[in-house]
Amino acid sequence: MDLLQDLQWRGISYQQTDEEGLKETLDKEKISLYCGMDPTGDSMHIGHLLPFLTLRRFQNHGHRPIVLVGGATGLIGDPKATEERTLQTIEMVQHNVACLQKQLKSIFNFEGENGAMMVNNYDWTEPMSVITFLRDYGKHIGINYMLAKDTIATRLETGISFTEFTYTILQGMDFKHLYEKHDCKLQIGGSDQWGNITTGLELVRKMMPEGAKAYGLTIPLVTKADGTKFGKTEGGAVWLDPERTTPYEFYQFWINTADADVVKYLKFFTFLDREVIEQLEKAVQEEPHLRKAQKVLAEEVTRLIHGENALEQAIKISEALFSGAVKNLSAAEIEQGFKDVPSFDVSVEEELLLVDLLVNAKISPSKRQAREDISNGAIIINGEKVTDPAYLLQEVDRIEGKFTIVRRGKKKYYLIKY
Ligand code: 383
Repeated sequence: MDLLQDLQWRGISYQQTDEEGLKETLDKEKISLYCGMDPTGDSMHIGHLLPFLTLRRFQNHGHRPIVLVGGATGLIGDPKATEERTLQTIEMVQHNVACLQKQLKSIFNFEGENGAMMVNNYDWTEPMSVITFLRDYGKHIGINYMLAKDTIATRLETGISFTEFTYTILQGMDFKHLYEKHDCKLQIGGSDQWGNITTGLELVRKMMPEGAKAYGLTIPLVTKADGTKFGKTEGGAVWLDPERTTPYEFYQFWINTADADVVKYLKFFTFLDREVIEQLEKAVQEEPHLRKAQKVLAEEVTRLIHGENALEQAIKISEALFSGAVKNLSAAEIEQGFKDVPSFDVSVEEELLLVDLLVNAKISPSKRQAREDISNGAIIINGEKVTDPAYLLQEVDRIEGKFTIVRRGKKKYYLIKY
């Protein structure tokens, strides 16, 4: 199976500007291609992942990826369907560029003949004069052509500034620049990027020597079978930054994928080949309760983004929380796994009667209930039942001197911090 067939099979190719032409080109040569992202925040989330993983698929097939972070376009703002964006300061944008470049670097291979290249459109956009912009670029792009673009058309009712209106030309300039300087023949992006990609093709066609040929390919929006939005949890977006979404939470997000979505996500987000994915598809049909496909999905994506060690930790935390055997977790693992659990601070100097702790930390509603909970065997300290109502917490109960994990009943966890 060649690359384009593989993309078809995975359901990754949504629209192409010239399917035949791109196929012929890829059959005869290795190309450079790019995908861009604006520095609107300091971390990617999993909604950004698919286009960049697709770029990586091209690299795996010998093509050279150009990864663009929009230090210039980020100062302008790609028009959103709903409203005008608030301008970000240059300092903010530059900070975000650095953060995103760091994350993107971990997805690509920068060594060898088709090593990835990282570029920032600020480098060629900032020095351009307004005269050059208007004379050399603006002349090639008609207003009617721009008004017909989805992103602009949808904003005509509510209003759009000239700033955001010009955005598509800036992105178009990037494609023309990369075509000219790095022989970049293809731009890929989410389906929302179609209008911007085709503006670039227009500039390549009109400004480059005759016969110049470039292509565009878009990728579908990731959807969920139940109709809810992909990539959102109760806690908000699923970030690639481990400080925002811990590797454990990240792993849990993928593990919780519905049976109806898991095969699609294996195709989108892993580099596993067809045979392996088809076997997992069979496992979903024949023994869904084992959740084999979800486990493989969570392992593959977590390893890719956070590395082998973080993956092992995430699995260890998940197993400990599932079985209740939390005793062997390290303080760092507890911090990850119990991030969203109610916590209570106490000082080490205090004599800590378990009954008092249960009441003060609001684990049990009253002293009487706390005693009852303990004698009933409902209180588990660091994974072990404590049944003595007079129990005094001691040093051994403090994991690495920092935490005690209290469980009441089957599932309710609390974290005591010292
Ligand atoms: C800027 C300059 C270029 C090429 C691309 C850009 C960014 C582009 C954009 N992309 C989105 C973003 O940055 O706004 N104008 O958040 C998202 N992308 C990718 C993908 C996606 C798009 O980063 O569909 C989702 O992640 O294309 O919304 O020369």
